[in-house]
Amino acid sequence: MTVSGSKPLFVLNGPNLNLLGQRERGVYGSATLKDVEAECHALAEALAMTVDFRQSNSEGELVDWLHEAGQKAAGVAINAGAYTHTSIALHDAIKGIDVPVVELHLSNIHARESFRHHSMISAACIGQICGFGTASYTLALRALADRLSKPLG
Ligand code: CA2
Repeated sequence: MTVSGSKPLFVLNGPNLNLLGQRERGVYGSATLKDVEAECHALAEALAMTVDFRQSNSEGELVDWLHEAGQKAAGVAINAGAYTHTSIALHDAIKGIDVPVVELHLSNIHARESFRHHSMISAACIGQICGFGTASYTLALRALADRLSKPLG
């Protein structure tokens, strides 16, 4: 499956994901965010796409990047971290752009503490992928590529 077109896929990462691989390895695994970025670039190349991979601890910066994605990206995969469970601003930013957005999580948020069960952004996204560790990122990119190659009528 390949998808042509010059716009990149944005992969956006929220708060504390810069610590990946350094703490809480039992929950999130030992891969670093740099490792995840490399996996995303490798898959994107195989799909004839490009990835713009970013991380921020700031909710406002993530909102700004979603707005930027609306102009510059073909689609977005987002691990919003803990803002997933709190941020109406991210929900509204996703609703405000016209490109497909996939929500992703390393862990299965539905099998964890009850405060992680609800996502504020799910309803604005085309779908959610969670629980597959770093493969959640490549699965999210595959889901975006699939959607972009055969848009819904
Ligand atoms: O499972 C996921 O990907 C999460 O989005 C990760 C968030 C968490 O708040 C969500 O409920 C589920 C936490 C990201 C913080 O990652 C860390 C990694 C290493 C050490 C400390 C935090």
